[in-house]
Amino acid sequence: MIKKKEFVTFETAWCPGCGDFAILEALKETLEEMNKSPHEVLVVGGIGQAAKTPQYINANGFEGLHGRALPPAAAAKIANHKLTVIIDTGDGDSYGEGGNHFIHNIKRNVDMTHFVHDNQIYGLTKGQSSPTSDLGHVTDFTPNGVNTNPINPMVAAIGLGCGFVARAFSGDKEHLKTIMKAAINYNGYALVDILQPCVSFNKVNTFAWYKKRVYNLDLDASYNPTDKVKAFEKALEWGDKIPTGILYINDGPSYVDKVPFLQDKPLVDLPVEHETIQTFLNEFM
Ligand SMILES: Cc1ncc(C[n+]2csc(CCOP(=O)(O)OP(=O)(O)O)c2C)c(N)n1
Ligand code: SF4
Ligand SMILES: [Mg+2]
Repeated sequence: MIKKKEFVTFETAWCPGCGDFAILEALKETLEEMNKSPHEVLVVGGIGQAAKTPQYINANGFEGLHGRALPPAAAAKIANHKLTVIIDTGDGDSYGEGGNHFIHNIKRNVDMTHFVHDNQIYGLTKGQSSPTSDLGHVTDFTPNGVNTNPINPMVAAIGLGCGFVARAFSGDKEHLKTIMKAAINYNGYALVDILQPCVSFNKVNTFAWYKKRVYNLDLDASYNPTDKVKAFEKALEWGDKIPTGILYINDGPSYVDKVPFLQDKPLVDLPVEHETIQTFLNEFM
């Protein structure tokens, strides 16, 4: 059994009370309980408070540019599909600056897990509205309230054909860990939108605000997450009641499964033919 201390606790630059702490803790415990070793795991972020996660965990890490966490994560997985690839990054990074990558990544379906720390705000840059900020949310950037419709990442992901779509809350660690395990075990791109308070810059969607609204869909035995129409209904639910749990799941081949020459072994383990490389290099000489 791997001990959580293998994934180590580093000093962070997060504000006391930030939901990011609970997500990081849940991630370390999840990896421990799944018997992963640090060298088997790659954690990727873009830019933002959430995107600092790779710096705070003892595993392989990569920081992309703002909005650019998914491309290097996908490339790493294709190069070495034995790696457990996890993306930890923010709502702005994932759905705003990285919106285009979000769409095409779902289409590509590389086997990796995307934990979006969704605080409905740009935390790092001090509280501008984000793609998931609700209508009317007053920030320094939107003094008259947000007047553009929020993106609903759950509806978007299901509509785009994502095979694993879930929502969690940083205030319920055990449920979050259950979802994290299912997402990491899923063969394909798994999206988990994790609601988390930003205590410094989001005074609307506080811990109490989320706590009052979230309910655990996984406890409802009659809910069938393979039913896409029902999943859309649940994904559209936002306001007084917010469902958490696996909203939608659908198994299918991931990107690597469809590339014949990757079936034997990962790309990194394939022999490099120096003569072939030289032929290419000669073209530039
Ligand atoms: C191309 C580019 N645009 C803008 C920025 C400034 N910037 C850095 S982080 C960030 C927002 C981060 O918000 P989010 O992804 O929600 O993460 P959080 O800090 O809330 O965890 C912005 C706008 C940048 N670094 N690069
Ligand atoms: S600004 Fe918000 S998101 Fe960033 S560390 Fe502080 S509480 Fe967390
Ligand atoms: Mg954010």
